[in-house]
Amino acid sequence: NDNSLAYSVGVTLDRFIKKKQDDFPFASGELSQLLRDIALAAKIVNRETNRAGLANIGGAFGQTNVQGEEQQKLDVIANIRFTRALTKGGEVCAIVSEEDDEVIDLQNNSGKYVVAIDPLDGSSNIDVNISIGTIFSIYRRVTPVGSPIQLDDIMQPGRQQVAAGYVLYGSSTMLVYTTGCGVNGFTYEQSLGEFFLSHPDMKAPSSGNIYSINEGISNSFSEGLAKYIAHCKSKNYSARYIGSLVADFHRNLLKGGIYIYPETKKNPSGKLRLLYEANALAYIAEQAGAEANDGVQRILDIQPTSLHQRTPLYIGSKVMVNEALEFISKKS
Ligand code: AHM
Ligand code: MG
Repeated sequence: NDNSLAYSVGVTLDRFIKKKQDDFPFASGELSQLLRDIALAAKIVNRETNRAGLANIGGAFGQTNVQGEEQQKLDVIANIRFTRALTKGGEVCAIVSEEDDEVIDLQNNSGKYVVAIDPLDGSSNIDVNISIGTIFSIYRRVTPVGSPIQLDDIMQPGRQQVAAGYVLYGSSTMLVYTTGCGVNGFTYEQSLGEFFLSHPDMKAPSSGNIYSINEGISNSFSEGLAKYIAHCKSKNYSARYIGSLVADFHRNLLKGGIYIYPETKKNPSGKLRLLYEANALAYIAEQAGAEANDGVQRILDIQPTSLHQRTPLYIGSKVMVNEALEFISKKS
């Protein structure tokens, strides 16, 4: 249709959001503004990430630099940047962040939205110049606007997300998001300081030949999972594992593949967090025609019971996820 033509040359993220907003003339525009706030913080974090090695902002939190300022780790900086952007924007009433033990109540009762965010994911890769990411979920609060926030506003199952996205700080920086009408990807043009639509209406291949799992912990795999991995090898699939969820997910979304973080002895419920890691990617996956499951149920149907709860994650191309689930549900 003519939309695809319009998007093919130089459509900035701002224009794209505006165009989408115009499709809903009665919408207030607050979600659009919220997405723009996130994009702005992403640009700042991108800048910090790019100069991390130079600016002496890698390394341990708590050290002091030559100016006597406290050095901060990049994930702490990212948390501050995103929290600040979401606070100043005024659309958000509460934030759940991987970096904060408790819910951040912004005391902004007129804010309609709750955001769950992992400001900088891929901790083992932050200091070694390998792709890292930001993951975010946006919910509409369930209690009336104007009243204090409640736990019910926070503990919503993933299927109630109104938008979700990720930023990949990779060989180029990308922002990928959905508002429930497909998935669109934008690539950052450094010199212009703008995200441009580069991946309109992203669709995941229904199958693929990449499997992504940390095989270093294979001693902890269930029998079914071990058999599935053996099956991947028998098919000569490629093993690809960066150890940054966003990067591994993004590659598999484009090329076709499966990402698995299973339950292990160390992490009986898996390692990844439901509210700000699994849910957002599950929503994007489904919107792109892929799937996300915890081994028993759809990730988006899990009713959260605690803020930082973990979940096993089987996510990626439909055929591969379903095959993996068949293997792991067999008793022997
Ligand atoms: P983090 O939130 O501490 O960064 O951990 C999440 C990361 C994911 O990005 C990645 O997929 C996974 O942990 C890798 O874990 P492992 O090193 O156990 O394979
Ligand atoms: Mg994380």
